[in-house]
Amino acid sequence: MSEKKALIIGVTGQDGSYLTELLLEKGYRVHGLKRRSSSFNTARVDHLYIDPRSPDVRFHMHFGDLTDGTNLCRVIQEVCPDEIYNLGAQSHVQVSFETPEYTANTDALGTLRLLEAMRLLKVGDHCRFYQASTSELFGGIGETPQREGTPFHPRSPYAAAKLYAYWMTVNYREAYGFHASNGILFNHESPRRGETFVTRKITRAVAAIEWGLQDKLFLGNLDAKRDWGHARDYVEGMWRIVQQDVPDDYVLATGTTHTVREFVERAFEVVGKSIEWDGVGVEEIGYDRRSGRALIEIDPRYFRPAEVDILLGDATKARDRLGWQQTVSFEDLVSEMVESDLRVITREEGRNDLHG
Ligand code: NDP
Ligand code: GDR
Repeated sequence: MSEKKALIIGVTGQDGSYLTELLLEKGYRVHGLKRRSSSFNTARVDHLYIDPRSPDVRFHMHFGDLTDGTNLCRVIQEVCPDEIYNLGAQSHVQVSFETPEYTANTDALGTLRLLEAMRLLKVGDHCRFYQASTSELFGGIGETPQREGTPFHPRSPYAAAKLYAYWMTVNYREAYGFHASNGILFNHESPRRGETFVTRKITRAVAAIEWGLQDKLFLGNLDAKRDWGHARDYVEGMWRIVQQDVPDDYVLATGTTHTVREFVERAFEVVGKSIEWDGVGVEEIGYDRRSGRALIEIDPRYFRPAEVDILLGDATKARDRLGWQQTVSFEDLVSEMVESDLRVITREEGRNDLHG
């Protein structure tokens, strides 16, 4: 069989880097779309890059942007992929309240631009499409655990933009017969998680506090509950979704949920600190039980205009039809992230700007 070609939009992100590794291992030729940036933005995939002049090269990058439709057309035409994974997005929920129009342009219209490019170039009959949909679509309102049939109630500009992208993916499947599928993925993390998402912010802070580079960790809502898995498991699920004969939509989740507070406690436990809480609301403080030192404080800047209180997924359909299952426990995920950040943040190289 001839070598398969995949095009990954958002290749420089957390999931893009793990998916690139997985597809290269499977023998694919991988093309990724990267944005022009004034500073380096390829750190997560640099280890996969080899000189493009080498005969062994199977990983290629193209400049592009989801807000630029002609660019997307040109790249798809040049690459002629068998599979397109749309992982590109302004993916930060809180930032989407400050940049709703840009978020809609990238996350909603960007998906439409890709689907429309596939239609115009007439590649929809042979090229499969994966859309990175999200548990944020559910909004944490109503039925728990959330599954494929649970009604959507987006609670942020990000979620509303992703809702449009979800339905356009379904629409191109129904209207034009595209092999287009949504993965409705619950939160997934790793040592490569962006530093301003709460898990990585916490694990970086634990490491920086441990190395004496930071005094305190400032957080928002400690009581939000999330279903946190490991990103490596979730990119395996994406690939399995695309390999199905019939396109469909699938929830990927661990089926367990934890509060942000529990994540904090577990992360400090990895470095031998036991956290005790005192106070209420914005006055609440987290202490190290042994030293009595205040390590966590609440900063209302991190509260969201509308919060998603609880996410807990039911991935029965993915388990039954894809044979997919997450393999990393919550405890192991937190340990891996803290241990990685202890290595990354050294006394010499520590940064003080760790809030996000
Ligand atoms: P990241 O934020 O780590 O990566 C997002 C990627 O999209 C980056 O490569 C980023 O480029 C790129 N990107 C941003 N804006 C544009 C644009 N205008 N044009 C082209 N590319 C752009 O996200 P994750 O890897 O964590 O998530 C991957 C996808 O899955 C996202 O769509 C996210 O919304 C979705 N998702 C994520 C979940 C999670 O828990 N991680 C759960 C459910 C869904 P750059 O590196 O230059 O910023
Ligand atoms: P989320 O991830 O919004 O679930 O979206 P994030 O880690 O940003 O927030 C999780 C929860 O933690 C609370 N929180 C804080 N969040 C941040 N970022 N910073 C803080 O200081 C802080 N304090 C408390 C939040 O209020 C929230 O309840 C992620 C993204 O990857 C999306 O792209 C993806 O679609 C969803 O997961 C599933």
